[in-house]
Amino acid sequence: MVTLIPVLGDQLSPGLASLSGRPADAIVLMVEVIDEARYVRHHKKKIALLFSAMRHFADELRAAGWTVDYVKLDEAGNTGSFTGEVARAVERHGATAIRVVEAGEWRVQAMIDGWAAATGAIVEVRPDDRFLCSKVDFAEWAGARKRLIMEDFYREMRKRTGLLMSFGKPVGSRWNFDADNRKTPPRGLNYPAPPTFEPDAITREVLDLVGTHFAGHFGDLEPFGFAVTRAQALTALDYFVAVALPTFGDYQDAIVEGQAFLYHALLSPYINSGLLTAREVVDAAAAAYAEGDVPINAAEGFIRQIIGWREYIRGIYFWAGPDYKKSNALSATRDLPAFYWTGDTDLRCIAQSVDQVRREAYNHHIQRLMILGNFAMLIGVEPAQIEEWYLVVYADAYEWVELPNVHGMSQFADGGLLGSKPYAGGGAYIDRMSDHCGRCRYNVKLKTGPYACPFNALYWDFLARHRDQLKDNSRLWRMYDGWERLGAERQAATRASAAAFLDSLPTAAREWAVDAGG
Ligand code: FAD
Ligand code: DLZ
Repeated sequence: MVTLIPVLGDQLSPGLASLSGRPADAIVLMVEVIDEARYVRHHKKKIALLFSAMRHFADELRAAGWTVDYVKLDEAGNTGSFTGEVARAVERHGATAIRVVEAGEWRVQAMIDGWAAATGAIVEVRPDDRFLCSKVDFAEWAGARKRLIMEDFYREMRKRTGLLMSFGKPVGSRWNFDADNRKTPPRGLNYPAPPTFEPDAITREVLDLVGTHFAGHFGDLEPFGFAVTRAQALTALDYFVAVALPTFGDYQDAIVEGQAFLYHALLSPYINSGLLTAREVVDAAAAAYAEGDVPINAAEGFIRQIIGWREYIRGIYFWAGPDYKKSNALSATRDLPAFYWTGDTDLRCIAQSVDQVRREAYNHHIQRLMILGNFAMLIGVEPAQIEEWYLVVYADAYEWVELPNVHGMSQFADGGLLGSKPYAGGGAYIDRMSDHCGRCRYNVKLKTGPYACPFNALYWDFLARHRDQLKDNSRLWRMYDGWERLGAERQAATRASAAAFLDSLPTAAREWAVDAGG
């Protein structure tokens, strides 16, 4: 009896549940399919990263004794879809059973759920145990609560994993050291250059393929320096722990021009595709703390991002169900401005963030949340349009992690399931956290008029527009109090300034996002 084991592009882990307890006649199936590369038009670097990592992983499985059937994108007969390729492989190998790990997103899980009918084989779907909190455990945690507060979930996860715990208590006597983090970086700080990896023959072949087939997609393909093997990803992890982690917390929220990465980990594309596991990443940070190599604020801050935020976000995605994305709590309907694709705007913070993501397929958290996401929410972009943009541009974007972060945390489109208030900020916040404003053609100190930073009037306009919905939120009382104190005349000037800016906005060249067959 032949068992087919499909391994998806974000399942590149040797310890994957479907690869344990090897059946006698097992064939691993890996497929490059056009549907996955084009359901949104992913950044070229992301496609190259995944195809190269998939090809390297297939070779590693073969070296470990597995029979691997690998279908390349341009192979004759490739149907272009997961289901088409699984059906062809069942036929080719005479397989009677399929064993697969559950998909990371609803869209692909629906395909897997149709495989038994499509192929006639018996399908076994195994839970993805690379996450530290199972869907069942998350549902149990969430079901017992009125509000799903990340900090509560995180503390539970600390207890459950034993990370940074001593005799049932958090080490350092505090759960959260954020108060010691988020400093303003001094000028001229020497930031570590993250490791990059020279493309080998496999990656070069993939770069040629992506350059040919996806030329119309957003983003620069080269220079390409992502890790594409587990060994390289482990090198990136070692480097992060040794060099950047000690200062990780200190400047976590800062934005510095010309410094895309600061002390961030740059590990999300590797964890999300499976080259690294969440557990080994947090164990490495905890070990560095135990050795006295990193301070507690750094170790705790980083571990919270992974066992707190990352697990919580994944929990919410599956707990909230496939219809989560349909809500639009702020009734936002505006088209995405074209400069999210081109970077062609005088708003320096946005132009710089877009330029960076075009080159690197990366922005750090605060750029994603407080510049790009904040602006889209303030101007009222339709959630589905901005969500699609995030899914396209980042190398680490998969719907399970992109959607709650964008729909919930950044756009408040879920009405507060995930965040207790909208993450809205004016120019003063961006000025405090970044060095953009001093170089911008807009003046961050001005509140209204054509020279004023648009974030200022847009911020108040956003609060005024959604007053009925948000005014009773206790975390916004101070803001609404400030709005009232402006008085009728300044309120009118502020709203007129916002309206003039909104009228001037160019809308998106949709062909970047929607597959036009390019
Ligand atoms: P670091 O800042 O060094 O953090 C360390 C690790 O913590 C990350 O590698 C990541 O695995 C984890 N992490 C931290 N915050 C989050 C979070 N909110 N959700 C999930 N994991 C987290 N992350 C993605 O992996 N994919 C996405 O598509 C994605 N979209 C986002 C969209 C928005 C609007 C926002 C606000 C955040 C998004 N994030 C996403 C979370 C976060 O911005 C990225 O994980 C982080 O920037 C990745 O870079 P890094 O590895 O240098 O992270
Ligand atoms: C993102 C992506 C891309 C671009 N291409 C492929 C592919 O050709 N084959 C594959 O197995 N996976 C790919 N992926 C990742 C899948 O989209 C991912 O596995 C699903 O989103 C399920 O989470």
